[in-house]
Amino acid sequence: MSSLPNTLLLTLTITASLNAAVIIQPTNATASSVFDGQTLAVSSVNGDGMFVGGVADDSLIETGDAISGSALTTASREGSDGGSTGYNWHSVVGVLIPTITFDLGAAYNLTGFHLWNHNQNPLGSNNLTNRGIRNVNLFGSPDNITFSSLGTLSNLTQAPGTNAYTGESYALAASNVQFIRFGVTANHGSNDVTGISEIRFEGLAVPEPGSAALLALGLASLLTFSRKRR
Ligand SMILES: [Ca+2]
Repeated sequence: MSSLPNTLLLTLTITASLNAAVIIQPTNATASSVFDGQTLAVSSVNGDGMFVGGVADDSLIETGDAISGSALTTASREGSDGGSTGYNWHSVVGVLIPTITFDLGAAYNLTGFHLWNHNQNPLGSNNLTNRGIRNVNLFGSPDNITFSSLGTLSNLTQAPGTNAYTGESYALAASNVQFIRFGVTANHGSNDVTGISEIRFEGLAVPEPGSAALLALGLASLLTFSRKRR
């Protein structure tokens, strides 16, 4: 009598863990326009420029991290007070509506993303956070070839230009996508360039065919066991 509830509990626990949304750190990014080698698209996904307590730490907020807790409250300081670079991606001068495509590294069912908008604000310069993205057309793809529209987001928050910027979360529903494309349609007013500091996605891994089959087999076995007990 007792084995069935235990088996059921185990199955439910496994199912719950498979369904826990996680942070997804893209494995790569490419853009239609890149200013130079210190503003590459990958600077928006590799952790460069992420600071915790004033200390650089690019190992934070990686794929698999829980969404709750400290992961999303990490301070991000982008740009520089003294000349260091490479913290953000931005376009070449004059290209104000570039496109950037993120490779999630595997298929996911997305629920949202977390964006640290362009937070560059060097000492001695005008505030450059107006380079941040404001309106975007969103697209998703399983193969980086065929993209489907995921809708439009408007009025994304402009970064504050401070060293303790924790970014903002946005909802984004997409099924079985590995590639997400942001087609920027407006920045926050810069006539210079457009870019972002860092981004992470949030969602559920799409089960591999093998593990999905195993889960189905397990459920079928449980069902058979349940029927035999009657
Ligand atoms: Ca960055």
